[in-house]
Amino acid sequence: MNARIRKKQVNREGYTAAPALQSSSANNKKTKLTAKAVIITVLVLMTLLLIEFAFLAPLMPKASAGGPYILSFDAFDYDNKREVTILMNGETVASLPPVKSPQQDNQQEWISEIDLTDFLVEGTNNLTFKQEKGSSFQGDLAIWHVYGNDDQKCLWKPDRTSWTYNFYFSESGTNYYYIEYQNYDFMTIDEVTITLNGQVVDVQPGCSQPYRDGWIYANLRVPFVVTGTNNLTFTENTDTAKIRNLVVGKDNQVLFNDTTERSISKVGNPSTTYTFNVP
Ligand SMILES: [Ca+2]
Ligand SMILES: [Ca+2]
Repeated sequence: MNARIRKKQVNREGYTAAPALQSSSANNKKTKLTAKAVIITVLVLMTLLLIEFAFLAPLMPKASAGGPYILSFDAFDYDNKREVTILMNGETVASLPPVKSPQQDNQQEWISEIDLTDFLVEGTNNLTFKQEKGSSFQGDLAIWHVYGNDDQKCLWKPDRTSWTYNFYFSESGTNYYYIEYQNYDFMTIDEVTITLNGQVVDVQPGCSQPYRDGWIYANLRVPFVVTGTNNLTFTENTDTAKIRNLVVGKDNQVLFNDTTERSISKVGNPSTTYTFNVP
């Protein structure tokens, strides 16, 4: 920037000097005016730069290894103006839909423009959907290469007003743990609580699934993994369910695998625990 201003000044002086007919006082006056103009220009440019750093820089996406990190999900019945607030680690990232949308009554739409890059922190993060009015649900939620949860989560006022997803994030793009399993008869809302080392990873299903039939494949990226012994527990809250073909992996490499079919029943045998070791 300075180089450009200096060059302009030289050009202007070069041009005025060429006729060589002006008096020295006229030349001095012109030089003073030029210097004044340069000082004013520099001050204006510096002010503009300061404004840009103060207000515009925080809005620009952070340069990250794998970013930007965009949240996408299926939004169902997002029809009231700003009926759902989305918070990332406690900070509001979106309020949807921005306008009253009667055309979305009982309709599903794919939302994929929410940039979470500036809100993610290294380690455990939480993403909350808060129902401000009416009802809605979201499903097939994903943050590309960071988190995925295909379970539907129903929300309504006044009984079930928010849902929080806990997940792990690392800017290095490594150390992601996941679980995969097949479930049977996960039908009643909040029927099975999944915990890892005592902390809740998910509660499934997040909406009643009365017509669900057969074995359903599920896959979750999980936080809360520690070096050494880990306990992954499925607890039945309603009636009965089954789990089989459970896999724990890290960065797409299998660490643990148990194909056995396990049954859980609220009465008698409410939970089953998978113990695995992380070196
Ligand atoms: Ca709604
Ligand atoms: Ca059941």
